[in-house]
Amino acid sequence: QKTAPERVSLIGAPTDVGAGRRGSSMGPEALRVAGLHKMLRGLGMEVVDRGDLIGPLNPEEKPVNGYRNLKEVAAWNGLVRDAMYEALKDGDFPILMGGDHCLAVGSIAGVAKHCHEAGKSLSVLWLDAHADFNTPDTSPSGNIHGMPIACLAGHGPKELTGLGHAVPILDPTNVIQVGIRSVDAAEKELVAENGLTVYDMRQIDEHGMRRVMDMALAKAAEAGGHMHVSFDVDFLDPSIAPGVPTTVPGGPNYREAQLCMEMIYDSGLTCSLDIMELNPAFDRGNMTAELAVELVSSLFGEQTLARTHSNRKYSL
Ligand code: EXY
Ligand code: MN
Ligand code: MN
Ligand code: MN
Repeated sequence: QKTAPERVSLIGAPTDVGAGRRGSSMGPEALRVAGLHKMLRGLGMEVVDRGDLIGPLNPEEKPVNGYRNLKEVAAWNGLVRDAMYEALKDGDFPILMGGDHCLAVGSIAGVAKHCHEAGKSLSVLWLDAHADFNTPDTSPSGNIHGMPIACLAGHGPKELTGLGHAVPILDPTNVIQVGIRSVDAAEKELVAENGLTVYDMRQIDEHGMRRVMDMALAKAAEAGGHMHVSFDVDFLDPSIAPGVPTTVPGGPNYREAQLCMEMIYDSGLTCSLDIMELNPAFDRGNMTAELAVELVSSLFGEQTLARTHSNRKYSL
């Protein structure tokens, strides 16, 4: 059963303004070099590379009022929002090639605007080592790539919380996180208070990826007709994915990550995707970009053996 979209749009956002260590600005080109476009075409999709957005340079400021580079982060997010929205309006499946994860605010703001106009509800599947729910009061760093879900949920500077069609941009109870293993002490309380669904590594250890993804996708199906996947490459264990600025040991291995992606495909729910935090300055060769492309191929239906029947179990 084919659930892949007909046409995919690639959008590059080459910036690291939300991070504390530089280099994710090289992420989009690393994904191109790793053959993202060719992989998608090989699976039978039409692919349009819309090129890279052009935004402000990284001023490498110290945090001001708890935020590093806020002005530049807001400018990039506005560009990303408009690009994601335009691609969806053209009927495409947009893939945002980051860029650091602060850009998920704009990405999801664009998707949410599209869903609002189309009368569809939205769920977000957040694959990450981190909860990304800090505010200036809880952030140890002032780096906005640790804050995007909080901003989407309405907790953050108006420059970011106000980027969408409404405040909050996203209902945090429609966010499902998988792979989490690094949450700051005060951030934990915010995550609990805001009602996110979080599958941390302990749950993957205890139940296995299969059961966790069954639960995560059932929740996503219940929450929305449009599922957005935000794939932070630091979700993966650093032994297979060193090319990120904030590695955390104890992540999903190759097989767990591949099953996760295959099950996302089987669900048939995904309508938009971010590939974030890839940082070639920390990579060995281009191995992390190549792995990301391989895993994304599973998300779009690549499989070892053709299946004779659909494995989709999640419906609205
Ligand atoms: N929680 C830490 C902070 O807020 O500084 C680390 C955040 C890293 C965020 C990466 C993108 O997922
Ligand atoms: Mn992240
Ligand atoms: Mn992360
Ligand atoms: Mn849609």
